[in-house]
Amino acid sequence: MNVEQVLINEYKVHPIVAKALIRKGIVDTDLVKSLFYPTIENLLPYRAIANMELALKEILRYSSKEEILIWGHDDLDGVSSTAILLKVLRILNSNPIYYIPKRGSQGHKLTRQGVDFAYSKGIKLIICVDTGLSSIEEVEYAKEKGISVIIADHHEMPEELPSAIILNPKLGGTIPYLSASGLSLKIALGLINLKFGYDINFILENHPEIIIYSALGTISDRMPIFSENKIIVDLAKELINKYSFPLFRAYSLITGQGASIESLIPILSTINSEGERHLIVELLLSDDEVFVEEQLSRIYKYSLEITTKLDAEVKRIERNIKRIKGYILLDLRHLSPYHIGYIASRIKDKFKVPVIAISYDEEHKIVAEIRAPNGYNMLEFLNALSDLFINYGGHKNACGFSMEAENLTDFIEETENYFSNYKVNLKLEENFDLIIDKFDDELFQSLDNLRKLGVRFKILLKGDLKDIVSKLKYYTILDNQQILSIYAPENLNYIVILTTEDGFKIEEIG
Ligand SMILES: [Mn+2]
Repeated sequence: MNVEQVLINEYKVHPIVAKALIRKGIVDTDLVKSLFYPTIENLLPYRAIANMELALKEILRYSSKEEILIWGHDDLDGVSSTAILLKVLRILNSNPIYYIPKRGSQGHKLTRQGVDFAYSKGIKLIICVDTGLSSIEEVEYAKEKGISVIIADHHEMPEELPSAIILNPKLGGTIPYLSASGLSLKIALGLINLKFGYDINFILENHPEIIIYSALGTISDRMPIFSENKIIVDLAKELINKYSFPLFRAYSLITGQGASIESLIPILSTINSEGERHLIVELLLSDDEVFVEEQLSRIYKYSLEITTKLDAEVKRIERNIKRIKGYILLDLRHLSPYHIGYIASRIKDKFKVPVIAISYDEEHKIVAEIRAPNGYNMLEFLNALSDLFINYGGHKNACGFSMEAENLTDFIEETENYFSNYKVNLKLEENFDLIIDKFDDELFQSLDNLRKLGVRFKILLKGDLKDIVSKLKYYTILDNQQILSIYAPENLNYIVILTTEDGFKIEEIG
């Protein structure tokens, strides 16, 4: 039986929903199992990931000496991934070094300076984590210097790839939405298994923090929490209650509130700025409770100040936006490039169009963060304008680029051109996971079951809305604006619902 048949026959998934699940990456029977039974034994084996065994062999080859550099991405997923790889290599008695470059024009890459730095330290293997897929020349340069490179990244695969060993969940063998820190957990499991013959229970009993770091990256990178991601996140939540980790303990002491991964993320994110990236790695890895508490206390105060400042900025921007032409370009050159992603994201949520926020890095180059609602593929936009950029990359609805300041005028002009023609490209279907115009009783039941397993569908309902609305009554409906009671369904053309943790959420009507 193929996956679709298994979903329909064995798991009683509605046929339309089965197709949508496959589009969401549930492409083999192991993933079906991890979706419906999200428990630790259903985590897919690390070996299933393409190139994994090759990568593990290469890491083990250099792990006995001080020959490994971990090169991380500068967001919390990259930081968590770096912590995982450091931790597991230390368990293997290796002593790797690490480096996380500052955000800026070099954002999504391994750099030549990085390679030079590695060479000067006698490094033989660089592991790029959550970054590196676009570093073609830099990987060549590393090879010339006799340095081997592994790229463990979960960003979209560019057409042209560096000639390195590439690990990417999008190549299969795991859910495509694994974060870099989820991928790093698999690397850790592989190393522990090959070196000592142990399985995940060894990590659970002796180094549970590795699971916590993995969940931290998964949540902060906003990965969908179903299947393997749900296994990791649920497990981490269990472990937080069971053990006292210094960072969580410090949070409770400082704030007087219970600590969770979600409560730590905004604090850690705001200080993930100039010079502080490495500190977060150290805080994650530290056993020194006094050090962790002192630092977190300082960071907490600082993050409250920054959040207040940025929230005021968001309000100011909201007031000043009068007219939207399909996208919003925000000039945030008065702010640090570290803070513009947060603002772009807030403005995107409010106006529901792509938001491009620009700032300067220290070298006075333009750095931009883009956030877009589901259905937009902003990587296509970046590809179309790529001649203007020094560097670009990311995900379809969260990406960024860097550019020489002199290109700004051209960028503004070309962006305007692009979006005035964009309607043609934005396909209605791409905006939704499911478009339903025919309807039967099992459909909502199927969606309701999956929503409880963490699957988030954005659904466009058309057809006999009166009938649909009457059937929806049997389920938990979240209708904050009371749309359904204000408008009679027979006067509507469509309803957009989102399956959430708490119920079916009415998003929009028309
Ligand atoms: Mn990431």
